[in-house]
Amino acid sequence: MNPAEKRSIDPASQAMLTRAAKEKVPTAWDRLEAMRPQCGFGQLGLCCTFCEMGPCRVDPFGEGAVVGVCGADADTIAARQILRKVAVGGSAHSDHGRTTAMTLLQTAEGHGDYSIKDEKKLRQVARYFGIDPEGKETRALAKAVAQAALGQFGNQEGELIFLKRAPETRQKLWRELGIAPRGIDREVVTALHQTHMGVDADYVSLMKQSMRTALADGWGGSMIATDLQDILFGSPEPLRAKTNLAAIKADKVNIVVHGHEPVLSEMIAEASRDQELLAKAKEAGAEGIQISGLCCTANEILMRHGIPSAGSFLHQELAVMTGAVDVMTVDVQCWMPALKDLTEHFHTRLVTTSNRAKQLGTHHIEFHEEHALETAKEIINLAIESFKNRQPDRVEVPGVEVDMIAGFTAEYIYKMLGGRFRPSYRPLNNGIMEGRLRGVVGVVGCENPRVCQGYAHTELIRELIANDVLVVTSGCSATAAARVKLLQPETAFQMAGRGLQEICEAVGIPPVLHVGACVDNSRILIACSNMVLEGGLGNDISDLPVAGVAPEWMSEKAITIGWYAVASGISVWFGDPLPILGAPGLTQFTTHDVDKMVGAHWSFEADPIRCAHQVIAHLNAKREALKLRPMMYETQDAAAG
Ligand code: SF4
Ligand code: MSK
Repeated sequence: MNPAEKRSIDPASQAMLTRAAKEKVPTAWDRLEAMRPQCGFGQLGLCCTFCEMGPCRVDPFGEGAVVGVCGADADTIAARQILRKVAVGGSAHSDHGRTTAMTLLQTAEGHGDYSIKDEKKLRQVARYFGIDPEGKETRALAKAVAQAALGQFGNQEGELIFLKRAPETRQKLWRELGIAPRGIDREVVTALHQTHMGVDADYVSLMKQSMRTALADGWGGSMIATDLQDILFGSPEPLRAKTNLAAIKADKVNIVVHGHEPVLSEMIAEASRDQELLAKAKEAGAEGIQISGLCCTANEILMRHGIPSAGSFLHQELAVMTGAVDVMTVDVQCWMPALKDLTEHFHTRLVTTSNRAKQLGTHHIEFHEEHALETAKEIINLAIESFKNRQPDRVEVPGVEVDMIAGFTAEYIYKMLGGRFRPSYRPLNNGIMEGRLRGVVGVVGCENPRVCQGYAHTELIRELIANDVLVVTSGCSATAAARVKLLQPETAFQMAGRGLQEICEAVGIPPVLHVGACVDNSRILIACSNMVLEGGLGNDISDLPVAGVAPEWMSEKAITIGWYAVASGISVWFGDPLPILGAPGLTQFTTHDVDKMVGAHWSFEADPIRCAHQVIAHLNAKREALKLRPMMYETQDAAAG
């Protein structure tokens, strides 16, 4: 097998990996090889650097030190690490939410270049915040909503307002367990305090704070980001778009936007239509200005404007390897510092744009919401200048773009299933109750060079849909699914089980629904709540035949998402295990005992087909507990012989 084929299932990635090897340019995969063997203590969660009596490491075989200098044992050390990771991941999403709230506030006050694109959603979100929208003028209402959203970060007592969007049984459980988050920032600070040397040494207590902090992200920071972005930039509705490295056009000025926060990329997309800039690009010899995205910034602009996605997390270096990227902008999260050296092999200008995410020696154009359009134009001008330095003989854009459908929201599902006049989740619940659909599974999360890129995501999804499981997907998983055509309606006829096929045919949807970026996993929480509220599938999210899977995860945000899913009653499967396996008590709690508390737990399974069948068994068990009918076609097929 060609070494590139072991690294990625994507032919475009393989072509660029082969090129990188030929030109002796290292990529994440090479750096991973150079890093092996990776530290076993770290992988098992047994290394602590939290004070200067350490670093300490605990021997997993019980032959060396079994506690750190302070006496912290394996469970305490590993649990503290997990809580810190949850706090970091939640902070990333929530700071994104805060940026969106600040942008909404400025817009409401009449500053900057943004406008309110979805007034209906503004009125709906106002109601969630307990603000009566009746008779209020748009800007005044937007200001009240932005202030209420910002208030959620500094809230000291009580609980986050959006928790009310969960089923009542779940809200009650959170209160009883003492894990209903108070304020977003408060939970993060408490988490960090709790993990300081000499504070909490009880892994159950540390995990309870992990759930509380994670819930502050899922039902707080991430949900605020999603809702307020919909208000500012428009709620997505399904649209056709394209993906893969071929989104980078050899004959155009290429700007690749990478990261997570769409505030700048929205403006770059708008500025790219500016006639003056287009004329300048033509003058420089280009056919036009092409914007494409990477990672979650890509998902944000893809689902709202149909702007193509050049790829997911591991495509960032491979995009530069095309030699056709004139500017790559990065905002926050998931961009690799390796891009700096890599872009120096080409004419590509790497531009950092956030005051929270810089790199020494990298061109920095700081983005501020109040001068958004000006900054966007400055970046496009830089790209046009950079295009002039492009070396045509170094340009090699591989592959073809793949068609996809993206932009399914929790609100759109009402319309899609129930029609414009009777919007409802009833057909979805009925599909599950009748045994056409086995359940719904969220397949989400990153890519990781430890796994052949896209292999686990796509094998898992294929197995699930073949077994009548409707899949919702976000982040890099969604892009991986799109690359192998899983986000096309025709896929239902080729790969889905008969029951799922019928639903897809009746509604006209693919069997795999792209719901957006990582923060949009909050849409999955809302969809689960809506399923409970619709009735017939139990009283709580933990009763539903649903699950979450992150088969190729790598980021701390994924751990936070996993914990808010579990705390909300959704069991999760991760490919690589959490770094806890050296801590027996914590492992037992995470994979089993937590289920008695919140009705959901963690599992780890790297093999995607085995993982799919574990998930299917879990859905079947939930169906049985609800006393639902057996799966329709399985019964018919069995009867037929
Ligand atoms: Fe070692 Fe305890 Fe300090 Fe951690 S907190 S480094 S286990 S002494
Ligand atoms: S971008 S967090 S690699 S999904 Fe959201 Fe992808 Fe994971 Fe980043």
